[in-house]
Amino acid sequence: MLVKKILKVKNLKFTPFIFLSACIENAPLDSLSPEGPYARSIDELFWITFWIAVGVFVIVQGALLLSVFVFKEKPESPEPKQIHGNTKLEILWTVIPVLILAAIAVPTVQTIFDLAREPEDALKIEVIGHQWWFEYKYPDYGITTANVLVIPADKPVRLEMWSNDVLHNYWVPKLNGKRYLVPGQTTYLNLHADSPDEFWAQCGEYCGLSHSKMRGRVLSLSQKDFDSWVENEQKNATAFSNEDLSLAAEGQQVYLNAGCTQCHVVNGVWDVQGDRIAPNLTHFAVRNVFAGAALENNRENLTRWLANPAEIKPGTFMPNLELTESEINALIAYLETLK
Ligand code: HEC
Ligand SMILES: [Cu+2]
Repeated sequence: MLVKKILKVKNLKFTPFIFLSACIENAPLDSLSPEGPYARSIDELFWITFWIAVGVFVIVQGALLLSVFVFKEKPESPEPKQIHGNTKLEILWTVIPVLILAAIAVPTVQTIFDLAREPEDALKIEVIGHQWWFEYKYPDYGITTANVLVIPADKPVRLEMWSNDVLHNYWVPKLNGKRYLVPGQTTYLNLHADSPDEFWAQCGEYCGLSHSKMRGRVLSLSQKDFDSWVENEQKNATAFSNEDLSLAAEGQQVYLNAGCTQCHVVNGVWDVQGDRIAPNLTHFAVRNVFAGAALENNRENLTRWLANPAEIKPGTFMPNLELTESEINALIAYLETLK
């Protein structure tokens, strides 16, 4: 009855459907379907807390409804006994919540320490936040890449993270909780994926205009595939000679002359020391997404990106270089060779 009445109120007509939005399956950023030990321990803690809260809710609401319906005033009821204060009861309803909170605190503190501990033999990877993409460096292997974090499956990795500009926040819901990326300060996060798979990441801190498009992917590979990925990433790109007349060679010329080298690096083609402010493109074609994982890596999206980056990511530091259609085609042919 009451529910029907509420639903009849005009604007609340579709209210029940709101609750269905939580039922979506295979959502890549779902934090309730862990796929590694770190995320699983958070999930377990969540469910312990959730069921205790459900218990408290049922008992408190039950007692409330009971007193509303059983003790409601009837015409023949005498005036109820008037009381003020009850020391025993007050102690009881202070002590019970204290015990409940203490019971929740034990696994909570334990999980916090477990998550923070540096795992033994973990692969170290540096994560650097930029507006609006994530850069990854593997100091042991001398690799610099972006957007797609490649890790070995069923092994812990230790991320050492900071930001190049403003606050960012690294979040791979299926593998662990969130952790801040702070300018001038190193923070740590462990990741561990059960098996080879692809996971989604998202910047979890509002960091400017294109924050919502600051995403990422984590690709966990079998040890064998990971080793061959490492071997490939360590190779330089092969430079096209000036005599080469292919479209890709023409694209390399555009790349070298249009100003791309001010910000980007392609190892072996334009050797410069030091960091650049943009994603390293040496193995660009190996990555399935680009521009902070906002776009799938394909010709159509690259054409849009090179023609006007800010149309896709407002505020981006990659300028519109007024490239002609033939320059864009040549550049794409070149980028496709960067494997
Ligand atoms: C002033 C610096 C600057 C210049 C010049 C520049 N870029 Fe960029 N580029 C960036 C930045 C910054 C990003 C990352 C943008 C983001 O994801 O938010 C980027 C992203 C890209 C990406 C996507 C890379 C990835 O893995 O996400 C490609 C491809 C690219 N640029 C190609 C080029 C080409 C080709 C040129 C020359 C025609 C060029 N850029 C010139 C700054 C620059
Ligand atoms: Cu961010």
